[in-house]
Amino acid sequence: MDSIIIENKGAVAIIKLNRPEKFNSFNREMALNLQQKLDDAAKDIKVRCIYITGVGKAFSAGQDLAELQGENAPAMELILAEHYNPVVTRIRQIEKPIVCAVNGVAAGAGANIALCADIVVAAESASFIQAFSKIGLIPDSGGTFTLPRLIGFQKASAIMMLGERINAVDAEKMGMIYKVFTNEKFEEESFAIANTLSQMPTRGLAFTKQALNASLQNDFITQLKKEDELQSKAAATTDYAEGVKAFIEKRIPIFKGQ
Ligand code: LHQ
Repeated sequence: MDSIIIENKGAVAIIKLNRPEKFNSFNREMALNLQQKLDDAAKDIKVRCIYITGVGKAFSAGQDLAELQGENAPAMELILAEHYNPVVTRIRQIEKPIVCAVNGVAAGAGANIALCADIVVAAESASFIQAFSKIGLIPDSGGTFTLPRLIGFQKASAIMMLGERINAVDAEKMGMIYKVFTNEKFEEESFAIANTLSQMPTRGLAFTKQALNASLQNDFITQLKKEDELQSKAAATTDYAEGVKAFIEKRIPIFKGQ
């Protein structure tokens, strides 16, 4: 059984975390496998959106804590550098939109991997736990960068220190995630977002992602320059020409991701 399943549906690569009996917690193999599958989807020119979800009840319970106990436990100092940092770096840098569809509990690194996607949605039964404090660790996988920017410093600080379970409805209310869907409609509605993105101007979306990434560090004037640079690139795409032409001709545009 592959710990990470990947399949293409239309122009969407569906990536599924697949260790359901372990709540999709990450061991070394699974973390490296996810990096490989993200690379495969990034390289595949037929793929114009990546959709990440979990198999079974959980999205991911973060690090497989049992793995840390055994004789073959990965060295603590390599876990972030080799397992989680390369995953979240890829999610922010891949030049395609990434939707994270949180189907169940997302804890520890599992929560922070989800929260760094471009669009994060959840089923109403899902929840988010910054579980690290409960075992004496600090939030990782970019959590200390991402969460205060999503929900503000105070709420992030409290949630990270207390390690409380935040349900999907509250997560939506506080801006941690984009939307919550009923359990019945979750798969359909969350995939519809990915499908829509996969038909949109892919390069324009990639430039948007680059601009948003840059905005996290830039001052206003530097960011205006960044927008200028990226807007010129967007305006040079075939999809931009098609978008304007279709508008003038009063028809639906057909974007090719170029
Ligand atoms: C698990 C896990 C799990 C193994 C559930 N491991 N089996 C970075 C730096 C270096 C080192 C450490 O890690 C990190 C990054 C991190 O992610 S640290 C944070 C690690 N994660 C956690 O501390 C979360 C631990 N899990 C939980 O708190 C609960 O299991 C949650 C809240 C996720 C779910 O609770 P319940 O719905 O009550 O389910 P459960 O506790 O009964 O778990 C179901 C099964 O999944 C169970 O197995 P079993 O064989 O007894 O049915 C658990 O042992 C297993 N599982 N999380 N992280």
